[in-house]
Amino acid sequence: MEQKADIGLIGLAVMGENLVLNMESHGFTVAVYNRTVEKVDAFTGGRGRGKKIIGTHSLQELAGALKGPRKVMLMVKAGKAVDDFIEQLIPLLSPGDIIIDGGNSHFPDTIRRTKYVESRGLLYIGTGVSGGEEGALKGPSLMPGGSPAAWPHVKSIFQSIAAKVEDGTPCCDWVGENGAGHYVKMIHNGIEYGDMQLICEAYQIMKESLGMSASAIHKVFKRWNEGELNSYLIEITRDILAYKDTDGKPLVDKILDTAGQKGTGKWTSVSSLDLGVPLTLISEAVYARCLSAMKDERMAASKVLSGPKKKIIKNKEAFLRDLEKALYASKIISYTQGYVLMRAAAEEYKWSLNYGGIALLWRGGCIIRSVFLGRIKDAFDRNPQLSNLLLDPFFKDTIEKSQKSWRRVVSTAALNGVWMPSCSTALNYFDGFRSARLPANLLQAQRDFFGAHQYERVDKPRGEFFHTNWTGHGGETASSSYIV
Ligand code: NBP
Repeated sequence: MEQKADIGLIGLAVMGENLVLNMESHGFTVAVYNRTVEKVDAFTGGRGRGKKIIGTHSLQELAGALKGPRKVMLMVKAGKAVDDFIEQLIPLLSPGDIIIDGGNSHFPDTIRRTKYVESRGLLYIGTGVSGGEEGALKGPSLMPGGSPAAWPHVKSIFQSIAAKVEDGTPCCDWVGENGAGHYVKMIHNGIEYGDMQLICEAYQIMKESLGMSASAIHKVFKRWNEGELNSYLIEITRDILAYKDTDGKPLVDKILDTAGQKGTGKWTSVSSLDLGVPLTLISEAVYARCLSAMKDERMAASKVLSGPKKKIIKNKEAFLRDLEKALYASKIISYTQGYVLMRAAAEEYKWSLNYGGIALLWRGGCIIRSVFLGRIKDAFDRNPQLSNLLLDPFFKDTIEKSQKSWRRVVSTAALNGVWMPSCSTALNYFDGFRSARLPANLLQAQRDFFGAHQYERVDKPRGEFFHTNWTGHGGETASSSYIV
């Protein structure tokens, strides 16, 4: 009898091909298919040659090549391609078979698709996959969610191919129902935006206010990578800064300063606005990319608008120590905000998320992998109900120890006209969050003044609302529908 495959994979682009090779190297037989069918033969005759990989040339052939319950994983462009494949697969599969979407799908799509696929008697998984090309081949971080009944059938494949942390724990576990896996992947990507922006701000102030060259900054990142900031993104930044172009000069200095984006950072910010959770650092990082893309406008403005005279800071080593602490404190704020958002989403979408477990999923394989995530896991081990990371003793203590340095860095940047949006918004969040009283009393008065929106009083119980006739001719009627 012809050998049947353990899993089928559709989409032989960079991620799909590498995931197939990863699965095969862990002992699984994989059947593959691609819309442009020639790519199937190119793959099975090329990188996949001599391996337990079955090339198929139609979806019927793919469905026929799989062991039951059949598992078909899509690694195609997010959006319509996923819906199209689901439509084509449904009539070819049987009850209990599983469709898996491993692309960067937007979580509301995954919520919708889970419901739809389940209504057709099948099971659905939407899984985040992080780690890029290398991760896909050697061990990605996987964040699966969807139909809980599907998990036992894919668990051994997913956990075998995932990255492992030092003690062998796989960076893959069940996240939750319907869109939970893709939501957590979206938060991962948002955090990635924040981490990258913070690193760029540190680089910028080293250049602008310390007058450092790329190779001098490389040495700083090298040192930082040996301490608490140790992470994949600091490591690649260190290597990027050392990389020389063909003329021997740093390549980084020749790259145009306009950043691209594919939308997952924006989705994270939009979700924070929808749920009313401050996600200021990641949102600043998204806007930072937008501002960077306004290259022509910035070039023109730079000729008209002036800032403070450039000053080189004298005590370089002391400032670098401050900067390291400021970066770490800001990173704490970024993850704090991301975790508060996940908690709000879990409540809204009825997911039961394991927050420490999520830190562990990101501990290896993915772009934001770092020593720091171990600290987050420890915090949730200490208190699984932790509502805000800043209230954990380790993070509270670290922020306290970093605070003076952080304030010196943000004020130095402001005084020297150096752009540090994420680092400064992080400090503002900290100062806002630790304030028992914010000026929203005045804001409520303004809203009541012009729109009769009412206010609560400090000397009355919560939930009792008052309206004042501020001008004497505004009337006593409160608004119930006008929303500002
Ligand atoms: P791409 O996102 O470039 O997608 C290429 C695949 O999608 C090919 O198999 C292509 O078929 C297929 N495809 C396209 Br494009 N349009 C299609 C359509 N209308 N109908 C059917 N198939 C279609 O590949 P990738 O970079 O490997 O990423 C795959 C997924 O993984 C994406 O969702 C991506 O966001 C996600 N992801 C990527 C990375 C990364 O580092 N690249 C990391 C993590 C997640 P064809 O060969 O016939 O054109």
